[in-house]
Amino acid sequence: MQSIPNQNQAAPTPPPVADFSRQSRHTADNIPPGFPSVPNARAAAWIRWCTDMCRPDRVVLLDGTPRQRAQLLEQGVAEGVFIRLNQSLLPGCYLHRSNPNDVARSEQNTYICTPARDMAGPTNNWLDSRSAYETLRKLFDGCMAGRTLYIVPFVMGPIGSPLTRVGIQLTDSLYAAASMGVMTRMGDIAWEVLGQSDDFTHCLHSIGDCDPDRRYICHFPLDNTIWSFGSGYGGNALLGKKCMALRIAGFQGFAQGWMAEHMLISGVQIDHEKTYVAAAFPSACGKTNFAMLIPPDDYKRAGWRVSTVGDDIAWMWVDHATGRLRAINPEAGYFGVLPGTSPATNPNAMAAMARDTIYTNAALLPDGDVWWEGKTAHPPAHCVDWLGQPWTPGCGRKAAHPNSRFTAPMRNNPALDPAAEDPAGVEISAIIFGGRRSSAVPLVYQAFNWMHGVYVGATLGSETTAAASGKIGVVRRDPMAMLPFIGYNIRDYFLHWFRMRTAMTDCPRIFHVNWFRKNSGGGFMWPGFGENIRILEWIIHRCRGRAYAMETLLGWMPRPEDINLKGLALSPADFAAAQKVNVEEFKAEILAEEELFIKLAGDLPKEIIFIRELLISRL
Ligand code: SAT
Ligand code: MN
Repeated sequence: MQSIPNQNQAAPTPPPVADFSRQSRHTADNIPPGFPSVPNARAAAWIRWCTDMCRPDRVVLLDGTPRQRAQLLEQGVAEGVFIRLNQSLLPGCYLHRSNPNDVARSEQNTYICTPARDMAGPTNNWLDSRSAYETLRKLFDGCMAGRTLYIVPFVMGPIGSPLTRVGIQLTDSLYAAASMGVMTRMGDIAWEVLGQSDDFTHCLHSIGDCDPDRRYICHFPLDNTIWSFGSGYGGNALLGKKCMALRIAGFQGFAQGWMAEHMLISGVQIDHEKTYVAAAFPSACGKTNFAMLIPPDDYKRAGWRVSTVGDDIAWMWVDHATGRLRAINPEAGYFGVLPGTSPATNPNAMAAMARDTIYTNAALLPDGDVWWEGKTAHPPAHCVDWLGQPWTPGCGRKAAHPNSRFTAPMRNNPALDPAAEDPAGVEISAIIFGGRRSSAVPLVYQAFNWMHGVYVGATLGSETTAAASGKIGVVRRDPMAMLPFIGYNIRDYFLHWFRMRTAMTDCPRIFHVNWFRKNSGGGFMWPGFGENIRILEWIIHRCRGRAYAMETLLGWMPRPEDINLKGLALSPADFAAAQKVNVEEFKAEILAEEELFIKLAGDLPKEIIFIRELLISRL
């Protein structure tokens, strides 16, 4: 481990703001001897610049070796950042308790910073980039005094893929640094991939004083830069994830003709045939469970397997040789929700977090194991809750925070798809949008074509659950499940989706699913979980031209006889009920979609208006 005191405590005043818009222009002429040396001159200069501003006591370069990782985790235990869990039950696993005010992404503090507001559009918080730098420089100035700055070089994407990109995160959070080691391909490999290029995402992070009033997650897409201050939480602090792999990458994809989407990627194997699908679901719709779906026994016996390429983010491009869409998962780990995860609901996730995992805001059991609501059928007699307080089942509080998380390496997933590391990615046959809708929206339908599919994604809605704050059961529009992650103007984002069509000769089929429709008695009309493979079966057969569908108002739909219902306590009539489209309900739905379109005001792409007109005329 390279670790030296920062010899330059009396740092020179950072250059004026006007010089700062492109950090990589700074030269590396005043680097003190002994400062961790990095092989890329542009990165070295930028790191030096940030160090002068933040003034940490020590600077440590992460190399990605298991040995250094073990040292850092032990150091974290000594500093109280981590609690070492029972190593015979959970080898390599640690528990972290966050500041109680810092347990989720803070969308109200998340900004797209550009010279003009129009670049950020109506759905993002916007700051003028120059004044954002100015505000944040005051916060970063000297903020790491007494602390260690970790240099975290990382790669997003399998090594050698055309879309693979390098980022360098500077952070004073050991938790963020250690988590980045799980979520990305972190360490020396990043310097190899980067070479002497200046094409890396400049990620500067400080947990600051973790004050929600001084919390900023700022993206500067024109500078390939992220500055995040005041939060240690996943999406705010692990800057490779939502900040770089969705907001910054999305902007780059728009400019360069590829896509960064909030989608899982999974492979479905039948005999020797493998089909890959990408799927976008707003939160609390079972996305991770779907990415790790285990088919019921009769499907397994018939040779069906579902494997995971990714559980959260897909980067997709058109392969010019075939004219088809290919995808990689830029991440190397899972940052999954704990509550509700159990051997019954998601055995693959349980296996993934059995070793080398960082647990955040879970409860601690007396034997050094962890617990959360829904892990076991019965709660423990007592434990220590996520706040560090004694907890018993009757105490009226949750033992684990509702957004408690596991950070686990994807290689631990028993159902990891072999292509997860393939730089060539996987060919995407279907794109699936899904929402949680207790009424009106059928179980499954296929869009008429790509353009209509974009409309289906753009109008995606889902009901709020107890997991989020605010009213429960309200439909929120969440286009492509990307609303908080589109790093530029949503008008251009939609246009980009339409435009991608012209680059493909054979495009993925687009579907919409709703596992959550309820009957008049309040019961779910579809069993969900592993049984969703039956819907996936129809989807895959549709993509391969092997399944029947009838034309309806909404799109193409299976008849009851097109879905395998064998072994389910569900009659063909029950299935038909789950598929029923009620014209009156759909008129109301179309009106509700306006909520989003009003935000776009005069800027709605004409394609959306035309498709909407067609839909209305069918109704
Ligand atoms: O923190 S993440 O954005 O990665 C996960 C979430 O809050 O949705
Ligand atoms: Mn996500």
